[in-house]
Amino acid sequence: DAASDDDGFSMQLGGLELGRRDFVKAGAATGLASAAGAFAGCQTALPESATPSDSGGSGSQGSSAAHSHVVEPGEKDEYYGFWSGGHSGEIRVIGIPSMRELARIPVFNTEAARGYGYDDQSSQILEAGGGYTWGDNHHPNLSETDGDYDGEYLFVNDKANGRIARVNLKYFETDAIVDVPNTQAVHGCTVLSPDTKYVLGNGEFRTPLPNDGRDVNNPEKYTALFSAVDPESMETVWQVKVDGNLDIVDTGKEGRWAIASCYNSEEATEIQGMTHDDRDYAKVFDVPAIEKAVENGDYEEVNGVPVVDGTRDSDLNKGDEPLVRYVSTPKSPHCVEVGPDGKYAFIAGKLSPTVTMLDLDKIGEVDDPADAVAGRPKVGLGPLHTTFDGNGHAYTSLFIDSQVAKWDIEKAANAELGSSDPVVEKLDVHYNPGHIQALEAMTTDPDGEWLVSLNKLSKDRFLPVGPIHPDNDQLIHIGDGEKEMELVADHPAYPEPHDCIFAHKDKINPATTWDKADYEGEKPFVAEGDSGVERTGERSVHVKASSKRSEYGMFDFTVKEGDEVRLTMTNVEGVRDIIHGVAIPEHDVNLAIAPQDTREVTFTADDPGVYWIYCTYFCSALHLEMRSRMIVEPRD
Ligand code: K7E
Ligand code: RUQ
Ligand code: CUA
Repeated sequence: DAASDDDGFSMQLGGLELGRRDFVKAGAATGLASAAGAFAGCQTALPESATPSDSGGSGSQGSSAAHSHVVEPGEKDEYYGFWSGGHSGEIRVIGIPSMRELARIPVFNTEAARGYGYDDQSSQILEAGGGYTWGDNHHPNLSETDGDYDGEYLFVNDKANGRIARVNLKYFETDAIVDVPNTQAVHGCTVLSPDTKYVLGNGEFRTPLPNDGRDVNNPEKYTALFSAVDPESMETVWQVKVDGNLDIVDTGKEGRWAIASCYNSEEATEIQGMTHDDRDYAKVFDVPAIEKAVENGDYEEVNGVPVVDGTRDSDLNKGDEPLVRYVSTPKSPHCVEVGPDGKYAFIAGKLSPTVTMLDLDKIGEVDDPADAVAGRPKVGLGPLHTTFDGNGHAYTSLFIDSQVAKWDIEKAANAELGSSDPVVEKLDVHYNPGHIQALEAMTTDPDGEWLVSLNKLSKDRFLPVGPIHPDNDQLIHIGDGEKEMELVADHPAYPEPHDCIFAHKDKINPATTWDKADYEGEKPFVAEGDSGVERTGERSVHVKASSKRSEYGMFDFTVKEGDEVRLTMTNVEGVRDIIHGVAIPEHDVNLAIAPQDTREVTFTADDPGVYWIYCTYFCSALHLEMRSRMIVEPRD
């Protein structure tokens, strides 16, 4: 790629050829922003579909792309992107189209900058979620009302420990984690469209049920579970036992069907067995039928959860309304994505070069679910995930070919199975794309314009940083789908995102300071003047303090050796941006408190002495002086 090579970089500017170094110099002299802006007019004309933020130049990115993703200083992105962080356990918030990282939301991990896992409340969330110190999140989902993002919550799975977490999008903060019973490796995870009735999780690893040491050497007694979690209470409300395993899941748009892939229909415990047969299947769950079975008491309760039997031989699958329909597919399907109009589920995976289109209008009508297969275009090697532009195209990542294949959905439905005629275009991307995602592709009305390909290997694309490399998320311009795809930017991503989801900025409304009504009754608001120490027991004290620029409510406080100290701190600032921190050396105490918020931490003052408390956020010119002393007196 010439654009990544200094010598090969050049750009036409009104007949003048500028090298990258000249450009950078010119930028420094005139202010980079205006210099970059000046390029815009000299570029290939922007298409009408370009967003206002397209108007920047592309010079500083070293890209020769006609479509710039540069967002000028002072300008904002058009979309929020929510990236899963893989086994870092966090969610990352990235602006589109700039690809700038805006925030990290710790979910299954502890994170010091936000004090997550340090204050009592977040520690309790992690504790109630099983007490693990990490998670492996793959699939972020936004809550929906009427099939569109309502900006309330984000839900994400933890494959490692079989959990689902909820992030409150008013505060961009994790507020609940459920450790789904009876299940290992919650992998696929989605909300039930259109109104988020459930968060659905696929248990990928088969285990004995209950998993209590019996039947460990009898894989026939193993089972995988499909779980439904209530989005408000975050409790697991029912589970369905199935044949084979469960990988990825998506739902139709009408609240009835959930479609999951299965790559180990052999139910083997080692790879030779898992790859023995020629075919696997997708499973189509009929949610109302499952609810009816639960209502009728047709379940067995395991660890407090009703588990209904959705295996093929189950009586519940014999009637007109089977709980689970098993649809034969080529070997090892992985992705399941439902298109914007809800008509087809797109199922593909790794070993077959095809995508299976399942007609969701037909699946409830036909006797043999195989008759609901509406198309099977041949798109290339290693199809992994599919996304949509809302203009009749599907885009499938090709893990082995390292390409994005764009193809025509209706053409595929009318072509012979296995035809490659529906393929419109292929674009080379960097090594081994997994998920790809276009703007608002999971809603009923995708926005097109940009697509991100999440490539697993960055190879030679960035400065080497030791043997563990970043991934490479590539930004691709797709416009309204009528023009050619164009690779616009590389973006290194810390290991290891799998998936992302985009919402227009108008659909997300974060608070800029805390609303204390949101925690009233749960913890106090310590106003200035309310600071003080109260002895609550022979060996416990409650310390309450306010904080503002540039002092804590108390310059010092005294406790006794061995006291359990509950420290409650409020940030009484009324303006945004002024965060105060609380660090107490040698006590592992670290709070980050946003304006109008209160945080609490409980710890033991073990050793007599003086401990300087300081503020960790640079909050004013007197930030370094923002200090207090904890004095721990000897007990006798
Ligand atoms: Cu394909 Cu977990 Cu969505 Cu990774 S999964 S890529
Ligand atoms: S000091 S501005 Cu440690 Cu350089 Cu913070
Ligand atoms: Cu408060 Cu620094």
